[in-house]
Amino acid sequence: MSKSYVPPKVWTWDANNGGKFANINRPIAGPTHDKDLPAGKHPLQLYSLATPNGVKVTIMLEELLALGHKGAEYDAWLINISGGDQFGSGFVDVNPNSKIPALVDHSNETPTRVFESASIMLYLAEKFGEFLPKDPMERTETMSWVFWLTGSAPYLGGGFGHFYAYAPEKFEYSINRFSMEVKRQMDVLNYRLGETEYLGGSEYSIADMVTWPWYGALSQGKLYEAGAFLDVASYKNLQRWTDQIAERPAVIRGRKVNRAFGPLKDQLRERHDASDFDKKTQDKIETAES
Ligand SMILES: N[C@@H](CCC(=O)N[C@@H](CS)C(=O)NCC(=O)O)C(=O)O
Repeated sequence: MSKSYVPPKVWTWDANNGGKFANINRPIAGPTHDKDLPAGKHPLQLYSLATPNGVKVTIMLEELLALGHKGAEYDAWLINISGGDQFGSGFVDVNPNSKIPALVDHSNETPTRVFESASIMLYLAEKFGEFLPKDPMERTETMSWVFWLTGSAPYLGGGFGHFYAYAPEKFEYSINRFSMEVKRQMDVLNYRLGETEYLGGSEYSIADMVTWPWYGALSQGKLYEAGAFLDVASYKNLQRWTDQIAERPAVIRGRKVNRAFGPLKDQLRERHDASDFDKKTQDKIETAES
């Protein structure tokens, strides 16, 4: 794109457009290769990666386990999206949209596939009766925030993050447009969190769990190295909520699952047992191998 760009009559795919994820982005659906998905011993099989969308679900599963729900035990398998694992036939059978996270619940008579992170969160909240208020008014408010996040985060990731961090050139118009929108969104959260402790109201819920991996990470300066650029420190209520949730043990564990980047001690690339957090983080695996 440049000032002189004139769109052709019919768009065609330029596979080498130079963007960071140009090698995996494509305008067609369906599998590129045959590959079955692995399955472990637990009722829930998660196929994911510790991006913000993936972390929503591992936080939820760790929170459910912390409450004593044994049925929430899970195997978490790493899907390497840069290597194209999301286009394997087994993954596409579970998520026709070829994006992490994807879940299969084997505890039902017929294994149940669940895709789209918000759908997975709602599925788990209803299955275990947790983190979604029972009162109809509070439930509605909570779900409004879950849908708010689902509609808003693509402006942060696909809009701001893409043009600020991943595009082959810095385009002022695009960065301005999405910075304005992301700052507006942070202000929306900041207002809300000035009224109530959590997004849905007084209870910690799936609304917080879906939002924190995006806007919490952004306000900690951990997304796109944009903390100073977006002046995230000025959103005081958002900062308060971010810090409060960051301290939860289940959140600390959930962030580590399916992580294949960052400090080795925070990477639990696959999780099959609660003890894996003590024994199988990447620092321990690499020390044992050397
Ligand atoms: N709306 C989806 C978005 C999921 C999504 O965008 N996943 C990204 C990683 S954060 C992905 O798998 N990208 C791989 C690709 O686009 O090929 C959800 O909430 O589950």
